[in-house]
Amino acid sequence: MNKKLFLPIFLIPLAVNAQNPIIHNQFCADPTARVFNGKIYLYPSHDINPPQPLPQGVREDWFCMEDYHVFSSDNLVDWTDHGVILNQKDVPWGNPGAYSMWAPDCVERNGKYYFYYPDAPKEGRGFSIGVAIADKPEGPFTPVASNIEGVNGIDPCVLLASDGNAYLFWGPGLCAKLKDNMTEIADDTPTETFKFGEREFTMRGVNCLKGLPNRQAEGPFAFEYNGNYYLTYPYVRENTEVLGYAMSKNPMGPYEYKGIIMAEHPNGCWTNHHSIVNFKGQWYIFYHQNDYSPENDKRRSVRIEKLAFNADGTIQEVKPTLRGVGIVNALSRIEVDRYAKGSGDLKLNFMDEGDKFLGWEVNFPAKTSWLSFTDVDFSALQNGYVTANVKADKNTKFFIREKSAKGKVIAEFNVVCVTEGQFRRDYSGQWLTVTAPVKYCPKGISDIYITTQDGGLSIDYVQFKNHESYFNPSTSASIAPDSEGFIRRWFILEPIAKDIRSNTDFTDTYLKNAFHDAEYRKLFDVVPTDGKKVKFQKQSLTWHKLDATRYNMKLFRFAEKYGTKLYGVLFSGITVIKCDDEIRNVRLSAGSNSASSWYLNGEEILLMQGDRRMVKDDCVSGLVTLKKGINILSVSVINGPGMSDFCARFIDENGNAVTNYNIE
Ligand code: FUB
Repeated sequence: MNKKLFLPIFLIPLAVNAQNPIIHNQFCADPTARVFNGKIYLYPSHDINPPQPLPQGVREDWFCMEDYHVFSSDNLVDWTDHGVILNQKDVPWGNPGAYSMWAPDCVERNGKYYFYYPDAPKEGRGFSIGVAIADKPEGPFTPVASNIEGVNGIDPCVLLASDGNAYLFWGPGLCAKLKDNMTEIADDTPTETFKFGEREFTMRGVNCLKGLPNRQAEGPFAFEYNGNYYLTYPYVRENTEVLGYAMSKNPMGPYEYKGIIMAEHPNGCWTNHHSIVNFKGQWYIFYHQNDYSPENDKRRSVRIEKLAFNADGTIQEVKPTLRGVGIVNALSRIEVDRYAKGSGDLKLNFMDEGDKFLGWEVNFPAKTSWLSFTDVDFSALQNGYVTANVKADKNTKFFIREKSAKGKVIAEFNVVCVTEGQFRRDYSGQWLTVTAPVKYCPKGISDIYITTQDGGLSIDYVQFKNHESYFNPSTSASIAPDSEGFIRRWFILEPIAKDIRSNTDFTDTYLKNAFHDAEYRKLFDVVPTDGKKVKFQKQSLTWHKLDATRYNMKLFRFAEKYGTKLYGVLFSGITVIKCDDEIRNVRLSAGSNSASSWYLNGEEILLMQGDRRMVKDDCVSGLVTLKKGINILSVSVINGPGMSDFCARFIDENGNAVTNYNIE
């Protein structure tokens, strides 16, 4: 009976990306990657820790797999988990408690998606292979009632050959043509006796590994490229698996052994299992290692590397990396513990031994320690800073540089974990989030290097961020005040440097001298244009026409962007108010940090003295009239050590915001 599966479909975008391993919320192994509709789909098997108490026949130290998830990505960096597509309980012919859902595959034929998977049958021993069918790569999949008749083994792979046929390969290393229905092997499939290593089997199928190294072979993955058929497969060369391959001019062989694609895992992980796929013109190998489970190599994780062919069609050996593939957006977390290259003394530790899926930190023991991280995309970073999660033994510095360990400094971090003085604090050995301004922003995609000044530093991740945009260049013809009546469009002049010792300097006399100075007032004689340059006391300054993104104009941020000085500055602003009719009996209601002076049509209407914080409606002017036509409102704000800003609106006699005018 064919049963349509209505399994819950979860769309779970995975937060941390790209680097090896690629899936960070669960174990998964035996990755088959396929390209469907321009996207890459990943069909791995799903290792789990066995339920407790252990079900009958399940071993703590063996593979334990009850279901399959499918994942997709359009950039190999961000992966979406589409949830469970098949559970052992839903396999009509399978043993629902066997936890034996080993390596699968999925191919598309005539608009249908055929998912091939091994499972332990209800009756008898060993493995059989089943098929589930869907209309979409992510399912829902409907399992076919019976397993594929005559096929005993594991790790199915289907080759859609250019001769028009589909061929089923399975482990240890057998092959048979599939019928057009994709669920049965051809009637003329022979029955043969096979010797794989020391083991002998009598089974249906053609032995594709005849004469090839085949000790404990499994996981065949076959594909076609440039007129050659490739049979790639894991086998044991010495003590653990390598990935080897053979080539042929025919899908079912005979195949000629060509060599190793990937050597034994250096950490001793016994299995490897892979697939090879071309995505957007680049070849990739998907494989597994037990990154998140160093103590148990039956809980594995999927990795990706680039793969290349030689001119004669042979495959270049691939070295596993931590970095993996994909371009990482500078605005996402850059997990630098997944570095591309580094000094030999770097140490990797889990962030939390109790929850290894939280990933790693990288420790720089010495001042000569360094690492590189390739392919960071800076194009979305405009006006930024960078944050890092770090732990240090002592106060230290570290640097993010471009392209080499001596390259241009992108950012310099000062990690202060011990503060001295009356309020001494000691954060050494604790995780701290530190930030640094971006001194230099690389163009487009570049490699970063991290170097340290003293060593004794661990980094979890670094992440670039854009400063919030507080204002944008004015582009529209005219705007109204905002719904609360605040005036958001201003010409702001680059700040005039002032020698201010502290804001207690702001006596009435000091302010009058600063604000009413005749030469200074000349700056307001003419309404500027955007970009207009003026001279004031030997300083060359530019007017900028801006629309604030909030009710207040952030002068400090303006100075960060355009000024040479952030503190000890005099800011000047002009806005042009156009009224269709005269508006009488209104008051200017303003706030500023710090002291300010406000002129309407050439007359001072408000002086806000002293050291002030900006609050809405901090002070109001006397009653004024906005005349029909153009009115010029100007402001001067002076500040010593503070974060300068101001806000202004007109209110009527009842205190309501006046909004019936335009700002040019
Ligand atoms: O995942 C279980 C088995 O381990 C696979 O079927 C083999 O290829 C090996 O990776």
